[in-house]
Amino acid sequence: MLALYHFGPVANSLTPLLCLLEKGAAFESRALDGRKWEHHDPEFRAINPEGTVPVLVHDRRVLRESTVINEYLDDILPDPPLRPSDPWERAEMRVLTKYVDEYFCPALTVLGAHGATAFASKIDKRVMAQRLANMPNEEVRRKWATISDAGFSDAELADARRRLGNCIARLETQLGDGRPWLMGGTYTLADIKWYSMAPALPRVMVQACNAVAAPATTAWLARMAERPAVAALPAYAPSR
Ligand SMILES: N[C@@H](CCC(=O)N[C@@H](CS)C(=O)NCC(=O)O)C(=O)O
Repeated sequence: MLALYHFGPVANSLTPLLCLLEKGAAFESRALDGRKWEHHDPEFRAINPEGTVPVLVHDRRVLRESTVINEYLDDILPDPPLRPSDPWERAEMRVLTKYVDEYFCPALTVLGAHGATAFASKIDKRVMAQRLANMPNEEVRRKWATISDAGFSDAELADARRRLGNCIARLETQLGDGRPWLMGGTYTLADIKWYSMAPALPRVMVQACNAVAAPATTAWLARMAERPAVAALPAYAPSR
């Protein structure tokens, strides 16, 4: 039995959700509402002491890290394959997913978290101090400490935008020869990983990510949105 704990079809949670849907897999969707701190509930912390999502549970075995989860899913659910069979192409695909994990996601997290400053700053200071003390993941704790206080500085926001500009340039280069998908003619885990972050770009990088400034990215986003698995994603939002 497969169960996925997630925050809904956004960011790192979107990565395995979309993979499972592309595979047509049977799985239990366990959506947690981050704004209700459901990922801090003892039942979830017993599964993942880090208090982060996504988490895949396969017959009681627990797996973290969205990119690794997708490679595991592609191993246990090989049809349709979502990685190239050629070793060099497979390695190139992993270079692309690594870039999202190490560069794109941290930059987008700054802007995404900054957008939650109003929510975080309204939380009672003593309650927040307890929440922070109860966050084992240092990066997550630093993020919440920042947005429940003054928020990110203008310099930090500008630097995140600079890095997102590089992500758009990377997409334009990768798709620049007119290929439909990031690895060429075949849709892969690279498209899934980039799509977990990229839908935010036209909104947060208005001048740099539009049909004129980034035509290949815009066309790829539209192609992604047409996929039945992507169209099915909204049903997996946590119920509020
Ligand atoms: N590298 C991990 C990142 C996991 C992670 O930090 N997830 C975020 C959501 S995208 C989270 O759980 N944050 C908890 C919080 O903000 O309190 C992955 O790709 O799965």
